[in-house]
Amino acid sequence: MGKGGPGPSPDFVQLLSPEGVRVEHPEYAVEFTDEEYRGLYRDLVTVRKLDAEATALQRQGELGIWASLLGQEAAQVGSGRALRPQDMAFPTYREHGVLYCRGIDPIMPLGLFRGVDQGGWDSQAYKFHMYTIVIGAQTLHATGYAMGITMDGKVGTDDGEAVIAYFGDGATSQGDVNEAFVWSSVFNAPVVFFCQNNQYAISEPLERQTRIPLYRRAAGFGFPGVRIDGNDVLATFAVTRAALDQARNGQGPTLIEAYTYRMGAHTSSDDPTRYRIASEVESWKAKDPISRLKAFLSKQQLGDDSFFGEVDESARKLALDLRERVLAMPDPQPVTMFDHVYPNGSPELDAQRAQFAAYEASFERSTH
Ligand SMILES: Cc1ncc(C[n+]2csc(CCOP(=O)(O)OP(=O)(O)O)c2C)c(N)n1
Ligand SMILES: [Mg+2]
Repeated sequence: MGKGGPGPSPDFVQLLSPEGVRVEHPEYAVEFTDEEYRGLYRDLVTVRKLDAEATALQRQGELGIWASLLGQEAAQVGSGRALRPQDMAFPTYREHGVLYCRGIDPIMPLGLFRGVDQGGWDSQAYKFHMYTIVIGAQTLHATGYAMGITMDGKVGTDDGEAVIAYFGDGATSQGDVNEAFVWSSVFNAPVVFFCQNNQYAISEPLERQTRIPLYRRAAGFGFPGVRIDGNDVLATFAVTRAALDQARNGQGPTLIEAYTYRMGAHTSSDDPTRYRIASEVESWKAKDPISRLKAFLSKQQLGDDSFFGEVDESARKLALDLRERVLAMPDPQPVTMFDHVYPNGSPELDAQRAQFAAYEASFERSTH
């Protein structure tokens, strides 16, 4: 945790201890099949490997910047797998693990981070909205979308729709997030607010955002808040699934605070050694989301060396494939910046495109 910030409270939901022991929780009794346990492990390892590859690509100058999710894999895979196909997700810029769980090719956001496209994908096809850099803005988009679902009559049944909005601990200080809480509460919108409290907003520790545990803020807005062990993929899955199902059944919003830790830098442009001490990082390594599930699988004889080796190998191949496709991304023609501004273009934009094309063409005749 951040120096002096509100620490883990005894009332956080945990279903898998850091030592890999399965813990029961009275409110969140959930069964997983052997295949589901192994599937979650595969997701965690794959997501971490792809993230490490992106970090390496940035360090080699192949991406302009990268926002790593290192340490937050369980929070993202657990919540991402808790979504039902009809649910809509609104991410920040760090939700690569949720994106993976939604079935989106991990190459898609890399065009944005490489600076060769605007990071577009069909958000309706994947039920995963655009990455949002403006801190907290997506919580308002999610709330509006969720209110729309209600107006469309798609709430109130087990197969209703729900929305999840991702944001960080720092974002909780933004007006947008607080406005989203108010609107979703008074309109009983089917939205789950999923806060990954990774203890820092760039260099600002949690103690600069709040004097109370973040999940307790929900009470003041009139809806439930729950804190989970964000490094526990099982607790994350169970609590997020329950909150989404309540929302789709017409019971309104929930705030989930996933208590976790950003093991790496804020982005590749940041140097965390300037503002945090190494022992803090070390203490969180002992709570690693992957090693606890691996310990559990081993002890339960749900996974052996050949299984773990095969998972590593298939993740390695995916990462290599990602690397090769990033390196093969073509540089865009400057004139394409006018594409995708409007779905069907506009006369003004067409005129600007023609003017720019003529400007570019003028260099072809130039001797300079
Ligand atoms: C409205 C706005 N203000 C400031 C920034 C600059 N900024 C980018 S990331 C960040 C910190 C966000 O911290 P947090 O919400 O905890 O998310 P994390 O990156 O830790 O996941 C800030 C201030 C921004 N992108 N948007
Ligand atoms: Mg943060």
